[in-house]
Amino acid sequence: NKRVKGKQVSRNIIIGSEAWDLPPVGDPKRDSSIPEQHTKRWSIYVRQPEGHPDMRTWLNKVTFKIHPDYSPSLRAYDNPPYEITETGWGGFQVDIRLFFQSVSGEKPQYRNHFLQLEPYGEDAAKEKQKREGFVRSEFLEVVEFNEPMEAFYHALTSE
Ligand code: SLL
Repeated sequence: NKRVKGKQVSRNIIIGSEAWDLPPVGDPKRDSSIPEQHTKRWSIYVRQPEGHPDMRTWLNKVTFKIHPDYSPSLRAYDNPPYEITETGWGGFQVDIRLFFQSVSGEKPQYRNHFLQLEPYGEDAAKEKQKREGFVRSEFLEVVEFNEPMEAFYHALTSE
């Protein structure tokens, strides 16, 4: 149970959200079980960048704490896709917790993501989002392990 002195290992992840306009109330394409005040379908997710090794080597669980309007508001995922899809009308801050494989001895790390439902950015970008009825907001995050435990270091470096 020794740490590897002087070593740091980092991994990239993408934290993002996507939102689509729902067909208006009365439109036959709208699922009638969706509450009337809901205007968007959205997803929030943690993903590995394309072509990266399997995150499960180091990631054990992802939890999302969403707005208390939703029940349950704490959602946990042990395996990919680490992703929630819901419908609603308003954006909010989402607390994300990353739990690492137990061999790592690492404490969970927190991240935050604002669930952006409305078009944003420069005029041209906004117009495109409006036209398509689709908004995406993604961030590349770095997860750093400083002086990782030996067994964890080996697992990471032999991916
Ligand atoms: C806030 N931005 O942070 C505001 C409101 C709440 C969003 C966000 C309702 C979902 C449902 C919904 O979209 N809530 O009907 O369960 O306080």
